[in-house]
Amino acid sequence: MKKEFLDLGRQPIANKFLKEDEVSDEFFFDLKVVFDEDTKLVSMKDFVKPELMFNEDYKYNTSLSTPMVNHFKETAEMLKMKFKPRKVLEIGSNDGPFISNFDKDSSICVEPCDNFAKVTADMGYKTRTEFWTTELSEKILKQNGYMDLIYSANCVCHIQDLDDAFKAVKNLLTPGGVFVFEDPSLLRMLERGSYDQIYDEHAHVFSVTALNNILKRNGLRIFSVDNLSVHGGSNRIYACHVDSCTVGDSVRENLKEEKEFGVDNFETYEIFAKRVEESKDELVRCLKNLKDDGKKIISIGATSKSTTVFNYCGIDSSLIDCITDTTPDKQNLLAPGSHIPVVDRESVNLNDYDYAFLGAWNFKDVIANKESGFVKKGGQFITHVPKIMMFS
Ligand code: DWN
Repeated sequence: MKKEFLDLGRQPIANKFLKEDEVSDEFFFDLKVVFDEDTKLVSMKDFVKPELMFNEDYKYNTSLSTPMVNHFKETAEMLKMKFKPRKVLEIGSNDGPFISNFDKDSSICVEPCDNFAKVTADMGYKTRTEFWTTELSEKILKQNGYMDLIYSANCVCHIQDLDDAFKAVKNLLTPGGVFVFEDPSLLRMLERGSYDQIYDEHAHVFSVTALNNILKRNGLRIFSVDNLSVHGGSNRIYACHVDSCTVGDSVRENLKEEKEFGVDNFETYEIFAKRVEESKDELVRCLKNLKDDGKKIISIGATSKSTTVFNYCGIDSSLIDCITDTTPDKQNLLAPGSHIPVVDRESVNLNDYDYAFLGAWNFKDVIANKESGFVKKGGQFITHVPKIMMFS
């Protein structure tokens, strides 16, 4: 049985940045969050049609983030050393920062966003511009045979029908092969109060506990877990066919830690929902007080996460003048729902502002280092994770 615990209000498509003339037709949906008592999975109550989010207009370009490019290079090297895969498939390959570390002749990309699928195809990788389904896995099996490594980063949590996705993996994975995927961690979200991990694309936020249950019923077994710092705290899950590996200590430790925190208990989510409401009240109060004192506020990073925060809290350009973002495709457009202008970082002088809200709080250290001049001139950052704070 699924029980609702959080209502994040009316939300737009988190990565649909708008031109002025698109504002009147903007699509909104109700973002409610549920806990499944049986599997312990946390998901959106009503999913958004995938085609509305993942299409040729998708704006999140992984290769523009140097820390993430380095992360994927290191991950690829580690997986090559550990598992020596001959044939590799990536689900949700974006513009290729992971797969580009593997041989073109023995790798396959699956990417439904045409703009990014074109990038890896142009690089010479076999690319299927499709969503990941059992139907697709059967087609690939016929044409290319079994895969030794199936990898996915920040994509499995986007897939609404997990049973179908995991069956597809089981179909295509060599008997001794590995399925490795990483996504934001539910435990870190609960600990840090980072409710902005929830938006249209994130159909689910995963605990190891829930994944263990759902993978198991689809014939797969988790044998190892890495806790990662990327994207505000993620888990990298290693899984295999149910009879071809043994469960390692890291799995038991993660399950124990999650149990102790109460991820399997609905009450934990009721407490989290209260914290989210308090965070909203406090953030709005803080920004309004600063504005009343005549202060100027900017935001850094037009993230999917900040779409959730701004729309849930009702923050618009009366409180935050503009958002800087390094992604050219987001610049000179309006942020989803809040319609705050998104600008190139180079086009603004940060010293014209008193406060900078961290839409990309997951890159707090990178941004604080880059913007040390702002702090020297007396500027302060504002973040809502793990609580509303100002710091310099
Ligand atoms: O799963 C997903 C993750 C991986 O990425 C997707 N559903 C969508 C996306 O989520 P996000 O938009 O919350 O991701 P990031 O990585 O937190 O986005 C950072 C944004 O901030 C980018 O647009 C780049 C920008 N940025 C910036 O303007 N200045 C980033 C840094 C580090 C900076 O200094």
